[in-house]
Amino acid sequence: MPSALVTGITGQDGLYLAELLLAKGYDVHGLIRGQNNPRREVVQALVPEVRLHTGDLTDMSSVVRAVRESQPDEVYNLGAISFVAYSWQNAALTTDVTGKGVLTVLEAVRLHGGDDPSAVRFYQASSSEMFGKAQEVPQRETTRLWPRSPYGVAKAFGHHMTVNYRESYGMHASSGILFNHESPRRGPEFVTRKITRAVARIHLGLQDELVLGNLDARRDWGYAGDYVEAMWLMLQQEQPDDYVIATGETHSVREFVEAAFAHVGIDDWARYVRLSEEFRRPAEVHELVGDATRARERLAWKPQVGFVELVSMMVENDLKEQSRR
Ligand code: NDP
Ligand code: GDR
Repeated sequence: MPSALVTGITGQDGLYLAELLLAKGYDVHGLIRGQNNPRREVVQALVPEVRLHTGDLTDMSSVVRAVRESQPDEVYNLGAISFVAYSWQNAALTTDVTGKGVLTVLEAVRLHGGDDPSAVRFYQASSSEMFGKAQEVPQRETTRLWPRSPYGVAKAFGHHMTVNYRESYGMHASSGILFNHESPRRGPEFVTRKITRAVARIHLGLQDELVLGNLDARRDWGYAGDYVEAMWLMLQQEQPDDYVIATGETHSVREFVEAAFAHVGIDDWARYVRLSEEFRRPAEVHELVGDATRARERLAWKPQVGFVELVSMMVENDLKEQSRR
């Protein structure tokens, strides 16, 4: 039975990836931080077979211990401070966790491999946020990085380190440059879930308005369940590499809002939406849209869930969740 260690197991992607790996017959281990992490219960309810190891990406010895205890064939580094807006307020912490944390896991994996540097396969959760002030449209694996947030800078460090460890030590280290992907498990601070939750609450009479920072921002939004499949596929290749994972389609925040309200039969959505400076960012990324040709050709990967289906799935989930309250 192959064994996999997943950091960021309590997050959106960690949960979907754990389900996928369990279905494929893996022995799945997860790194979980904190003395009393409230997300432990979520992991235990959804994927009770996962074995949890306490640790933190800023604590090298805990990561080394988790690797030793799980004896992994594959390590997926999904742990990060992942909220871009927060990264301006906590730039140093974001750098430690989202950036230097990657080096910590790479080192733990390299040391564990001993004489065989590719004994353990490694996946790094890189991000389209690294493209920032996008130098070409659409973005592909070779597009120059120009991050626009402390988060993006930290991810660029992790990405370069992954490439560097592959080239320096011959490690089987791959970097998935994933564009935004969403689901009913998305954290409520991200714009998509913030919208679908508010739309459900407005429909149920529990909330009056939805306050957003910017309706014109555009993103290439896919479904998280599709994207974790790509992570796994990358580690099944003979050769490690970098892969852009995206739908190739962009939509504005306005279009997302419109589709979410339409799902509950509200056409005059503008009367519920207010804009506030509070949710605007010091710097925005340019039009991000990914070219996933390499993934399509080499991994035979393509997204299954389209934009409207994704929005509907998230609103439906929030209607159920909010009705139970
Ligand atoms: P989430 O924010 O849902 O999950 C982040 C995970 O990181 C949580 O499990 C969190 O654990 C963990 N974590 C945070 N700090 C630490 C730390 N110091 N030590 C160990 N673990 C820590 O993110 P997603 O699931 O959406 O994303 C997964 C990865 O993919 C992230 O690295 C993200 O940056 C990246 N990514 C995501 C994209 C997306 O659109 N979703 C797109 C591109 C990249 P805790 O419960 O303790 O907070
Ligand atoms: P992003 O996702 O920054 O792309 O990072 P987020 O959903 O936070 O923002 C998307 C866009 O929406 C605009 N926006 C708002 N965003 C939030 N959160 N709240 C608002 O009220 C609001 N109003 C407008 C933002 O300005 C932005 O343009 C996500 C994360 O998952 C990262 O970890 C990941 O690397 C990238 O996607 C790819």
